[in-house]
Amino acid sequence: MAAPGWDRLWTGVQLATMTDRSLGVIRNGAIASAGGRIAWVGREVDLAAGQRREAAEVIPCGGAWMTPGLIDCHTHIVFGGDRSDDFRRRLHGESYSDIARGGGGIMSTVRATRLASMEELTRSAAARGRELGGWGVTTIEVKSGYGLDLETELRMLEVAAALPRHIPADISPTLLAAHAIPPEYAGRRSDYLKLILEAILPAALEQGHATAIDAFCEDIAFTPGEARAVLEAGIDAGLHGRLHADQLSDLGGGALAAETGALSADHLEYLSDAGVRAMASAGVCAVLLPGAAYTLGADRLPPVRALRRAGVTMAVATDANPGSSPITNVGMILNLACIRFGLTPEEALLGFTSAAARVLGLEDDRGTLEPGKRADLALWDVEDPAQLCYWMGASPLSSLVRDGVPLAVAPSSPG
Ligand code: DI6
Ligand code: FE
Repeated sequence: MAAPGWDRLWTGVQLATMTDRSLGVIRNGAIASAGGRIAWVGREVDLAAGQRREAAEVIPCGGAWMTPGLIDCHTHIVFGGDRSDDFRRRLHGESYSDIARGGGGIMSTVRATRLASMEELTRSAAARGRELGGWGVTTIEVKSGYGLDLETELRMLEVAAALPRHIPADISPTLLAAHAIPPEYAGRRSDYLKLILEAILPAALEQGHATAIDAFCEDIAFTPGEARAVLEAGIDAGLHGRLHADQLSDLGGGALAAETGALSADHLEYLSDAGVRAMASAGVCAVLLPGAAYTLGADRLPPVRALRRAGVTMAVATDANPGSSPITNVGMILNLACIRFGLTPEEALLGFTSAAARVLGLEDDRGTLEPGKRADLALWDVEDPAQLCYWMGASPLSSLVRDGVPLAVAPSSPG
């Protein structure tokens, strides 16, 4: 057999390939990389002796489990300040919406983010990205939305796009200028919408970092009509569409995502049956964010059974943000997805791999262990993949591979 020219070959590994909407388990497997891509995946016994010899480096894994590097497809990890004051107020009885209407909530983070330097924003976001990396995350979607003015929205996207210089992860930046109406536009919401459409979006396109556009469709944020205008403009300009939909009330967000051709509708606690049907027929992914439902003590849960029955692809993400999901612990999110939302462990893990890749429009590039995909690999010290969802303790990540290159130490190794 001709020299395969493999850079690395991992042997003695239990593979969860995440193909065909299943864990796609290959026991006693092997996986090879070449030029940062997966070159071969299969059972070790099917590996020809010549192929093994030609690999530049062979890494025996002693029976460890391997998944694709995890993909966190919905985060807000770039922000200034913190929101422990909101946290305290909520525990003294105020609601998330009341705090937001009173100028706290998202707006307090906007004030802190506007004041923060590029370096401060980078340092704190990189620390959060490293925490995610400690859970095997190699791709992170990062939203703007705490600037709400031209300069700070662009600065957030700039910080997000530059994070790979500081952490071993790929970043998909998303423009979320339609996150809240900034205080200086109080009573002039149409002027802020105009600013987004005529200044912030064009400038973000010119800057070239954002790959998606998002809007928060909610009565404390943007109406369905406003969210539609923002999504349509972004999608027309070539960005992927995302929508914070039906989180706190049913405003028809799921159907709006379907009508605009968005890739995903996220949150969905109040998604209606009609919304499920619309998402299913348009092929819109659901992004489930159990950290936010948990933190806010949501009184409704997303209609997981209906989504499953309708065949809607379900991703799961941390929603890591200072207000409604101050969580970078992926194990906790996986556990909540199972225990609170009723996902199976298989669904939860697909939600952080192949489904998440679809949400980011990256399904041809990553999210499964298949030849041609990026060799972003996570090795886990577990007996069964379900342990990633089941045991709430330290991260069982044992090593992380990016672009076919093993990292010396896991980004935030628990030791
Ligand atoms: N929904 C969320 O969960 C985050 N943004 C949004 O639109 C919360 C943002 C925050 O409270 O800071
Ligand atoms: Fe969010």
